[in-house]
Amino acid sequence: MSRTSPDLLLLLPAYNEEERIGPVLADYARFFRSKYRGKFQIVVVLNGCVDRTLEVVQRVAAEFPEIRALDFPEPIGKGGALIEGLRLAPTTDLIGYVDADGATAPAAFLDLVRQCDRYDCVIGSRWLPGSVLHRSQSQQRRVVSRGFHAFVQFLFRMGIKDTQCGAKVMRREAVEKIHSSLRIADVAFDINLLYSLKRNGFSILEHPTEWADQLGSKIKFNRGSLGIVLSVIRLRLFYSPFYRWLRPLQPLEAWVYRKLSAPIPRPGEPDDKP
Ligand SMILES: Nc1nc2c(ncn2[C@@H]2O[C@H](COP(=O)(O)OP(=O)(O)O)[C@@H](O)[C@H]2O)c(=O)[nH]1
Ligand SMILES: [Mg+2]
Repeated sequence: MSRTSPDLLLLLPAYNEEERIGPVLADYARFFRSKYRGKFQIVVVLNGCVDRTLEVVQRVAAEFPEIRALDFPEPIGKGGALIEGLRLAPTTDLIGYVDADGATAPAAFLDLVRQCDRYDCVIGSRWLPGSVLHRSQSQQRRVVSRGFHAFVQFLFRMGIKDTQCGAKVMRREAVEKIHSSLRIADVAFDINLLYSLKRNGFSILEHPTEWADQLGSKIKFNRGSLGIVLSVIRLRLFYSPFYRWLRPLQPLEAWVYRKLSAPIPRPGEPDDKP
């Protein structure tokens, strides 16, 4: 890459990651120091951690000043953490995110970054020919994941094979334009993001990636998972002509999310302007 590589800011959403995040942060910092010619920063976005993730991040940050943490005590969810992190878009040229467990190696993330000279958003895909899965998800996860994909494709027709891969990178301008339409706080956040980008005419490249699924997932299949399905349906309804009739049900919706112990979407509508 040339000396003039764009500034890059990488977000890592983290929930109780004391066991996994330390080596991942150090690997990313070392790799990008030696391989990337532009300014590189990492921001870990924590929320509601009940372990020592923050301490671990601070310890690694003492050695690598390009790393810092944002900590939100409220249960804002992975999506909520990313919405907060993406507010930093105006401070950089490219902004992206990866999972804190190292499922995407630094070289695989850089591979996505390199495609950003031609696209507004580049997303890693585990389901395109050419992708390399060192350890794939469990059989149960893959079945659920394909069912979820079919459901999302049926509702949104985006033609994206892997909306849920945790590695994505975008140009600052695209994030600035759509940030106010990001509302979904759970892992359906990615659909909110991709659909908003598409609606606003931004180009998205789905690029085969290298992925090593890690043990110790923080995303459990329980009552809270119903919140993810609810978020997808909710997002679809917002963009439908029926939405104005459903608006009075909003207070009920917050109650349902609370009952499911799922992170509540941000108030407002996806197309709200700032
Ligand atoms: N900030 C924040 N991060 C979360 C939350 N839930 C999951 N994450 C992070 O989201 C990423 C993906 O989670 P992971 O457990 O690897 O999920 P999986 O491998 O897809 O099952 C990891 O970096 C998690 O720490 C949350 O509620 N808040
Ligand atoms: Mg994982």
